[in-house]
Amino acid sequence: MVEDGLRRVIGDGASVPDGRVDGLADTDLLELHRQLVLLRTYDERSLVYHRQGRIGTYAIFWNHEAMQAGAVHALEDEDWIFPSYRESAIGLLRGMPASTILSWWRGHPAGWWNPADYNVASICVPIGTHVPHAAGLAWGKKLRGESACALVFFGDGATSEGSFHEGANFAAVMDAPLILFCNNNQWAISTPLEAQTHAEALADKAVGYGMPGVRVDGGDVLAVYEATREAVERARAGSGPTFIEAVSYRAAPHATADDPRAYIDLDRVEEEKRNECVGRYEAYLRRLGVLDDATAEEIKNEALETMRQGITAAEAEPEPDPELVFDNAYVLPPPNLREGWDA
Ligand SMILES: Cc1ncc(C[n+]2csc(CCOP(=O)(O)OP(=O)(O)O)c2C)c(N)n1
Ligand SMILES: [Mg+2]
Repeated sequence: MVEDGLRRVIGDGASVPDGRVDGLADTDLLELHRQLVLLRTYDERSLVYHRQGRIGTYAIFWNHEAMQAGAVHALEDEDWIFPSYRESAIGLLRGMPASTILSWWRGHPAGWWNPADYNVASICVPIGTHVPHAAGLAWGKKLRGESACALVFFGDGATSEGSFHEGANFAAVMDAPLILFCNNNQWAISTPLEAQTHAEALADKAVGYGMPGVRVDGGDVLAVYEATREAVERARAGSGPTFIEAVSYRAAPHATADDPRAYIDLDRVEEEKRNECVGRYEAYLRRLGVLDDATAEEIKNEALETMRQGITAAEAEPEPDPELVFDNAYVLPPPNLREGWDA
């Protein structure tokens, strides 16, 4: 189901015509497809690896790929990305090996990357606590006179958190070059959007912070790209932050530990699956004549090979030292911890 009043570029192949985004050549369009397929393949393989006991609990992002690839495509490599667990594989789009992210989900230290190597912050599991971090980093870039900006991903549920408010307000007051990117998948685990907020739209919250709020179809990778590109331009021009609400619908369980049949509208899920974002974009490219069977096959195989190599490399990592769990947890470890350890 496609909600009304959302910004959209991709048509439906019937009554709604396809649009084009200025400045995107066919090679850019194909690159976007490659990124979508890489993310989709990462996600689908991860679910299998979880079922096989090869990674731990995993936050599925099936049908969130357009929001992730579209937003990141509008950034330069110097710009920082602050992911939540829902965007765990976003580093792939910055050249991070799949094995690193798979190691993260295996609870292995090989999954701890240095954020400065990719300008990708650590995956944030506490809801919304990374919004002030992103605001601070963006403000720092401005203070140093650098052109880079930051983009922070969070969910609809995060907009009810104090840290979202603090980060958004701070970024606006400081005119920080920040893009607040809300993946509104309409669920916070089993809490539906209507129990989350009485606001008509999450983007309306932006008014209270004195920043623009825009709503896009989160399943339309080109609409997401275009809206993010405009927000990045504003940020670089010194005009401050933008709030982007990308509207979608969670068509998969919250995570591998969740069974949404207890609460979700299953008909709506089926409808969303039929209109999922990777297939929508693929159909668009085929209508444009930019993608053919052979290229589609090659892109898919390349992604599958990346995943095969990734899981092999992650599983080849030596067993970690269990003491590492405590190494960076305490400046002064409690004496009883040490006693328990030695015993
Ligand atoms: C501060 C905090 N409170 C509660 C949780 C438990 N929790 C994990 S995911 C989640 C739902 C978040 O929903 P949303 O922000 O919409 O993001 P989505 O998972 O839909 O991408 C909650 C409440 C948490 N991780 N952190
Ligand atoms: Mg949500």
